[in-house]
Amino acid sequence: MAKESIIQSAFEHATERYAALGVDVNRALADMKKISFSLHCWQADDVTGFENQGGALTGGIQVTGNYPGRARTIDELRTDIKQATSYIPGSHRLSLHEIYGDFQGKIVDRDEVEPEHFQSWMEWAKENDLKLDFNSTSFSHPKSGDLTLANPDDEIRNFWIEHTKRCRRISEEMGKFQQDPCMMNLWVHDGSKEVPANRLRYRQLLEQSLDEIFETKYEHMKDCIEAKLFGIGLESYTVGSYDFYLEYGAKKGKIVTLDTGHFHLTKSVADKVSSLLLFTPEIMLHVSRPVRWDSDHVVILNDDISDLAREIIRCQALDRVHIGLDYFDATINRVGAYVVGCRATLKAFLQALLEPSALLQQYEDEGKYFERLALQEELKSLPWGAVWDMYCLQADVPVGETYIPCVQQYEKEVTSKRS
Ligand code: RNT
Ligand code: ZN
Repeated sequence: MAKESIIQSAFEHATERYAALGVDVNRALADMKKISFSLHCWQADDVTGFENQGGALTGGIQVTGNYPGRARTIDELRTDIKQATSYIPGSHRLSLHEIYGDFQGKIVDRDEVEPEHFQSWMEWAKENDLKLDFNSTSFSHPKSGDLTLANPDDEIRNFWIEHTKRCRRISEEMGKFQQDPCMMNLWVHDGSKEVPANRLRYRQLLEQSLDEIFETKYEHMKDCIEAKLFGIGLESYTVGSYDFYLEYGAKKGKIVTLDTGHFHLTKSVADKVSSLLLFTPEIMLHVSRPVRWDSDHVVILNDDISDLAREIIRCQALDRVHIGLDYFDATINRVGAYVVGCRATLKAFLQALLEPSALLQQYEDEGKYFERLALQEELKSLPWGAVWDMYCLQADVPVGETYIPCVQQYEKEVTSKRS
């Protein structure tokens, strides 16, 4: 590791450079401490869960790779999450899917799940200073098929309505227990491989299902609805498209989840933030990285994530935007994948917080567009890395690449021993 004195002097130099542009580095560091991610539990075990071990992943999503060391039990998953968070600065949350319940070896169908199945999670989270978020699970189940909440078959549709209602109740209990609202994300894969005979019919059904699901008002949980472009095997039609959920959310006051992999690749997800902030209560993010398609690659510090973070900071919306992660890569060390993605996302926010917004705004107001462009370019090479190092040092997590051997060590001692 670079010596503390080197980190310190680089930080002092950076502080001066930023101060010359009117940026208070220490304020940016203080703001960084307010950023909390909701880590997705499903990166640790390739979206398998603890319900029916070994069951196939369905619902149009896919994990590639078979790197050794997948978490196979609740204990393994908890240990991995703890390990990952020890390399990520700040205090964060954990997002659970319903299939990750503590079912104690019993078969608990999706329409039977109860808050008690998450009691041990709530206690564990409390002990480990993590808050929980939640997700209903419509995929990887015999009744999943191509249609769940939009299924014309009442029996199947009601099964999923019951499931989702129960998930809201579980979220409410989690929120109450942790004295902090639990964000519940609702994503269903409903769609069709070929163009359906009638698109409206399924959307009407989905709207009806949602209305029924949301009938009960809760105080300790918040509903988020996640749209998608398409799923594998469901390419021609997605019932819960962005149009559908955006309008549902705007009309009924629900939070829209923006998954960065769920749009055409040239669409700017960052551009959506300011519009959503005007017309919906809050925003939930699923930070992911699409490569050619919704491939859920590990997040890296690229323009997409930088733009997104910048928009949130420029809108001063940190208190209205919930930052969840959603990627799954089984080709590399899974704990390492958490750390890479979270640290990359944090770096994007730090860069955004170090932006000389007043000066950029001034140039714009004065019509000085060359100056605005030039400054935006120069910002890219300012010494933000020195501030990042200081942030890690203050947060007592490994600085720079020094977390790599730590992850290797954990692999050697723990994950590589899982067969
Ligand atoms: C799928 C959605 C959804 C899932 C998780 C597992 O495309 O992004 O959020 O990734 O629920
Ligand atoms: Zn998602």
